[in-house]
Amino acid sequence: MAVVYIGLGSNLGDRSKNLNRALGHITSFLPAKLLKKSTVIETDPVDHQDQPRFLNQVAVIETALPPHELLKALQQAEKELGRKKTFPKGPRGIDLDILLYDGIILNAKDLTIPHPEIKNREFILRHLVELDPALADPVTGTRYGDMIKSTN
Ligand code: PH2
Ligand code: MG
Ligand code: MG
Repeated sequence: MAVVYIGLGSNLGDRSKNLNRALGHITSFLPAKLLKKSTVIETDPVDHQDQPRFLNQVAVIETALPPHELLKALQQAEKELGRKKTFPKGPRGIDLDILLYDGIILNAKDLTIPHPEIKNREFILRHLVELDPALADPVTGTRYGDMIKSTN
């Protein structure tokens, strides 16, 4: 079984309901168990800034699905939860990203683990530390808590 950190984001529709429905979908329809979820925070959009504010959350799940199968299952969940394609980094009803998968490092065409935006997004760092203060980046060994201090 792998322990996986999933980043959830929503900035269209009923954002809070979208996050809860996504967690419900993961626990009901995926071979996965929800171990823990972070608080929900409202965040300013990053990258493409001309879009509504997001609600973001991080969930920790346990699953036997290998990384690419989990990616497919999460993409399917986004579809079933009604996500429409806009443009890369644009508004979305629900976004489900694999942030960390055990301690693995993976650089595939369609999947990079750890998620490349972790270190650039303070709200993800804060959620990871909330869930596990000792959690460290598998690539550098740096604790996420120490990366927050260095972005301020
Ligand atoms: N996701 C993006 C682009 N920008 N900004 C915030 N605040 N939260 C997000 O989840 C987010 C974003 C693309 O996935
Ligand atoms: Mg994303
Ligand atoms: Mg995504």
